[in-house]
Amino acid sequence: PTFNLQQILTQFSIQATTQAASTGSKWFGQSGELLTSRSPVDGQQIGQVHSATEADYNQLIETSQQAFAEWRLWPSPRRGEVVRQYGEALRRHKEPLGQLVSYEMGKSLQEGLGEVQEMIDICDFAVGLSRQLHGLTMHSERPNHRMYEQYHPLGIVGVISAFNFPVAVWSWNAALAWVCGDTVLWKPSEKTPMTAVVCQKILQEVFAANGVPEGVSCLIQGDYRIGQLISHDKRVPLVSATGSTRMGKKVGEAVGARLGKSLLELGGNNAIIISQDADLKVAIPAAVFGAVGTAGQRCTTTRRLIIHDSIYADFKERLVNAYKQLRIGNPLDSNMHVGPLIDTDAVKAYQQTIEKVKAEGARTVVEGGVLEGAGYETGCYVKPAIYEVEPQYEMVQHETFAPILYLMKYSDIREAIAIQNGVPQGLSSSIITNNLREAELFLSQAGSDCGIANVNIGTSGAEIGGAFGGEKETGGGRESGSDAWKVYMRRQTNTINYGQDLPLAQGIKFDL
Ligand code: UN1
Repeated sequence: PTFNLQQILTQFSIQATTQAASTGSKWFGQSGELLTSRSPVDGQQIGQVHSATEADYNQLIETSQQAFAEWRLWPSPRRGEVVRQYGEALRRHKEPLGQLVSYEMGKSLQEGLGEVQEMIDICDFAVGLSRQLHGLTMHSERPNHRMYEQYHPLGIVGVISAFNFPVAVWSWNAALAWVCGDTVLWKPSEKTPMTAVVCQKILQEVFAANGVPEGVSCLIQGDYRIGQLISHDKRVPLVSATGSTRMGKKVGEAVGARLGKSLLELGGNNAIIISQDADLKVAIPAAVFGAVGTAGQRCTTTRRLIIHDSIYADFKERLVNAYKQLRIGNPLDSNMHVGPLIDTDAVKAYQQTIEKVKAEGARTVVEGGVLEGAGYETGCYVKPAIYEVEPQYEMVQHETFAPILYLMKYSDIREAIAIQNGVPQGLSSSIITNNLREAELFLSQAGSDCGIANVNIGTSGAEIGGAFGGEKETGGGRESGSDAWKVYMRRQTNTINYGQDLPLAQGIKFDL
């Protein structure tokens, strides 16, 4: 189906100017300054939203607090049923929402649809989870005593999401938080406000049909100032933030200062080790998709390749040939592999990084540059670039959200692992090898220090079933699958005495 912006906006009854805040069916806030969403694809204006004022924010929080008092009493499987219906609604709207993600953010349509698929997948996961929010039982040291733990709903969960996954990352948080009995206050990136509006509109129908209290899903538009309000607010017991390490440190400090909980999912500097025992039919597409997918704007993007010196020259040649096949252009055109960067600021950061890394001594393998001419009028389309570098270069230690790939050589697997670990970030990592010993070493406690470590696949494209997140400057948070749900709840340990007397723990005697 062809892309028709007007038709999508009409379908979801999106006005040219949208209010700053929504508690579900109610939308309000039209005194704050206007944010304009402009597509990096062709520069067209998609729509405008008001930024929320502090008064709008407080109104949201109050409604959400009231909603929580009620929502937490719903049986969790009933909350799961609502999330199941949201997943169904997303299935029905996958195509237009995927197209809008692609158009507002600039990722390829395949990846836009893939992002909506992640939303659907996490809904399915959350439905099952809604019957499994289980704690442990333990045996008491005292006679006629029983001990167990329970997980109870936490309250309002603040979700600060980034432009690069404008809808999926919110869904990972929201779907889990809802079945856990929490309400969600979402501040999307000010670069992608319209896809957020559409998500809330789709949700609103499902919530209304199920009598979900107003305020279980709140949307608030604005820039970092809204993020500050959320981070400092005691009424928000958990803040889940995705974005740069710089942003995450600010959020983490503010939330930490009030001893709130934070879930941080920050920068990555992900590497693939290409062993002399790598299957190159796997290694080349893994490296290329990892480096140029989403135009290098995933937190899981492959930024570094650490290649065994015996295959280095051959691998480099194949990589250069693969890069020659890449088609850069309108991401809604299925013939294109790579779309634009999010905006011209991102283009500047890309250019500066290339300049700086060259000044540090990098050798060009595939030259970068900003594309001009027909189809590239927004100035946001750049060439995926490759440079040969030394691991310690400052730019190589740094995450630049753009398709810039660094090549490095190694001769010993331990050296490769040390290079892989030798950056401040710790999100994702991979090794491509058919050598069992290398693979196991890479996954061992002496191996990769990242939150995600893969064998014979790339660094990006994680499935929702695993816990997603990373170590070091990536922030330590885990979202999505496995037991990541636990952070959205408060744990309570219960000891029950069903006997006639009161024996004290630790054998303490206290006779009256
Ligand atoms: C992100 O870039 O913030 O693993 C999330 C991946 C996707 C999610 C990326 N499932 O690449």
